[in-house]
Amino acid sequence: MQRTLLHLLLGLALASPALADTVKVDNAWVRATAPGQKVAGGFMSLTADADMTLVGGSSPVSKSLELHFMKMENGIMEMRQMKEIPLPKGKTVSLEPGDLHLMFIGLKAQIKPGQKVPVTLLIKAADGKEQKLSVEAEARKTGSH
Ligand SMILES: [Cu+2]
Repeated sequence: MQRTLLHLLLGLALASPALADTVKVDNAWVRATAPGQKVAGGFMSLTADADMTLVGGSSPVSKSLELHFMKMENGIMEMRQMKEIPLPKGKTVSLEPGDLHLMFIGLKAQIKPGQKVPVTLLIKAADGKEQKLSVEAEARKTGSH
């Protein structure tokens, strides 16, 4: 009986997720918008403690949230959508203006400075398991785009 119970407990321990690998998020912010503006950029630093991939996200403030990349092409800054952003173990990946960023598409309302914008990131582990990561990004007003 005791042995069976021990096996049962061991089984449960193995079945429950091990201390989940996670991603540390620093300095999350969103660019405050002008009235009527339909898109906004989101920025943050991501440091994964195992090889993982950012595969998407969502936010209640916009219809969709895309992963974007700015690229200089023939002297013109172009924005490209990315399917995923690799987060190599221990390396800090910076989403920042003029580079990789999150793009809130179809804003439902103006984003005002100081407003807290909830963001849910979808992170895929090396084994294919996906986890959601809740982040709160503060809206900031910045001079230039
Ligand atoms: Cu963009």
